[in-house]
Amino acid sequence: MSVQRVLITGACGVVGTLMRPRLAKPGRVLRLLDVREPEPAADGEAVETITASVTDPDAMAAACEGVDAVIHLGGHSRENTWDETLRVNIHGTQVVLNAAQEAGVPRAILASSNHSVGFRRNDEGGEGGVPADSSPRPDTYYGVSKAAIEALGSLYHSRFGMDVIAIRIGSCFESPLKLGPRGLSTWLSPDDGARLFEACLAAPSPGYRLIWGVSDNTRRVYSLAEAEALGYKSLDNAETYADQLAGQPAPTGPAAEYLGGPFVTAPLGEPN
Ligand code: 15L
Repeated sequence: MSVQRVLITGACGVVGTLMRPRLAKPGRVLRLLDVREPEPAADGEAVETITASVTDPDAMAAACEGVDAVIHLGGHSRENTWDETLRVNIHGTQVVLNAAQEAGVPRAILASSNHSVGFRRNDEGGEGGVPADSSPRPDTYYGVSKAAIEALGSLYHSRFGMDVIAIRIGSCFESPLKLGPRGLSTWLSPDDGARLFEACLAAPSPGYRLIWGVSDNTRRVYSLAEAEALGYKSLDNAETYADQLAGQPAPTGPAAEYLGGPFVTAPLGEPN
């Protein structure tokens, strides 16, 4: 049986850490890359580790050798200065996609975010939820960087035929509790996250896709149709945590009206 090698950038971040044990499976090697040194392989764990930045073209060229798919999670995961956002999130993604293309990697899965469309209204999608391919309406420099990586993914697909799936992730954390009431709508459970990445890895010839990364939450306002068309089936629902959040005040003002929640009023360019 040939081994599938999956490169994960940003492997030590929140999502990468949650995915490491969940994406491990027989016949697969996870190549974990991060600016922080990844934990070495545990006994029996089929893992390779690389300590490097996604902005380093030589390191990325080496990291992409012999790889079947890249899951690109690397980058700042919140608002930061424009220079940092440009350098790490936008330029870094170009470096990753360029290295992947030159190494002949056929598929890239990109971690985009709800903040690429943070200034879309929660109710604009109606019954089915906000479509996954809504045009960008970023809420921050961070959101602009996520819109840019979606565009870079589209470019690498159209120019080189690479399969590229950009996932507009809601909020992927162990539980929605730290997120407050908004998390009951935006949560992507770690197990659903793994199911979603597996669907993205397995879908035959997806081309370029934009999909939402969210669990099938009762209060969900994002469409799941596009991810389901790729083979994703959510089994979790943040509503199971609703009782524990019952006392907390619901968001008000713009944070309640727009997809980006608190990001829509966060000071622009200020790291948080
Ligand atoms: C994101 O894109 C962030 O990476 C994450 O930290 C959360 O803040 C999430 O959005 C969210 O909107 O809850």
